[in-house]
Amino acid sequence: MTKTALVIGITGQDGSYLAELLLSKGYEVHGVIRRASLFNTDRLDHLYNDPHDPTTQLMLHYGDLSESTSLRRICDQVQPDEIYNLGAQSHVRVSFMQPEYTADVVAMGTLRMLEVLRDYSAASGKAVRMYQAGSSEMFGASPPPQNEETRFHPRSPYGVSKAAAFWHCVNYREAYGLFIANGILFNHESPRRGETFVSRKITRAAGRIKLGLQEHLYLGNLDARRDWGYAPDSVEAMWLMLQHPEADDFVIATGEDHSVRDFLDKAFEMVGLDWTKYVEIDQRYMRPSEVDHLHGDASKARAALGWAPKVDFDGLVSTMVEHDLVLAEQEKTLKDAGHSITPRGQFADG
Ligand code: NAP
Ligand code: F7E
Repeated sequence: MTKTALVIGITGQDGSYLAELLLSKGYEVHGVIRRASLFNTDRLDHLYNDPHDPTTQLMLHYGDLSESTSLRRICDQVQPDEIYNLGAQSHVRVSFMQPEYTADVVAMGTLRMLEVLRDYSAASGKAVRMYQAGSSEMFGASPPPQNEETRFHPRSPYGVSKAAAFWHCVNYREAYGLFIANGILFNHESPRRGETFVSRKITRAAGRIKLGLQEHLYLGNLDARRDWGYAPDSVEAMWLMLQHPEADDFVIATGEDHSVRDFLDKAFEMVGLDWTKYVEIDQRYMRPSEVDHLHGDASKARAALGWAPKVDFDGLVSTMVEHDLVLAEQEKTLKDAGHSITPRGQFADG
């Protein structure tokens, strides 16, 4: 029987890979998108068909985590078997500038979704399953390695909001017997990563600098260490969590960590450049309180879900640099034809 999934945050990095995975497994996929003045479905365009085509398996609906009415109506209309809550203001630095908004979407938005889930489960009689996108930012200052037993000590409004969302999910699981799985995912990247996250900022700059389209790369703290994995590996773990017999919480990580400097070394080495000649430190990219060292221990997911990462750090950086070199070549063609090219990733103060 065809399963139906509802993905909140389908236009994001993970949402697009998850939609691909679910469609490949024969799911009917519905996504919640926000109204924007420009189209914001770039990451989905290769999957999307005309909704008037009766065979289409991917449908998009306007809604927002700040409005429970829209979530409720979409749920009632779509009748999902599985709900993936990936929606968030997901940028840590931005969360210091927009703390109330971040808390509203990330923490309150999850609570709104849980209330919808609670009523929809009761009314439909379905054994609905929900995935909540938790984050290693919840561990924050707790020393590595971090696993499911590690104390939360978040260091940003984003991290605090994700921790609140995590506990709301645990509470709804215990109070109402709902199937809700919290993923605690460490950083995961890809060629679809937003361009203001450090990995993509670096790989975009490496390609552009190589082709003479950009002179400098402005960054913040180069000493932070992260457990960087590959986004398609991560979304597979989300799906596995909802196929597990019991709702539980799982750390998803590679078990390897690297500094921002290491990322720069690898990415610039691939394009044959010395990054120290191009990188400048800009205080705008420093955080009022930093998370210094994340290194996850995903043994529980490995044992219970059979999950393991398929792409390592070198493979991840290579995939991103190769992709962004092609993008830079396209930009160069446009520039040579008289169009203006702007490195937007380092415009805003986030
Ligand atoms: P992302 O690229 O920033 O995507 C976030 C998604 O949430 C986008 O589709 C965005 O829509 C949507 N969204 C934002 N505000 C919303 C609102 N008010 N209502 C409904 N949807 C809203 O993030 P990602 O990297 O794919 O991450 C997916 C989820 O995992 C997020 O919850 C993130 O916090 C969490 N997470 C990410 C990582 C990571 O390393 N990537 C690690 C741990 C946890 P627009 O496209 O319209 O902006
Ligand atoms: O920063 C440092 C920065 O913004 C990584 C989100 O997906 O993963 C992500 O959060 C590190 C930090 O990711 C710049 O200070 C240096 O130490 O790429 P990031 P993040 O903050 O780890 C977690 C797991 C999530 O859940 C989040 O949603 O890199 N860094 N210079 C910089 N970071 C940025 N963005 N820009 C810089 O110029």
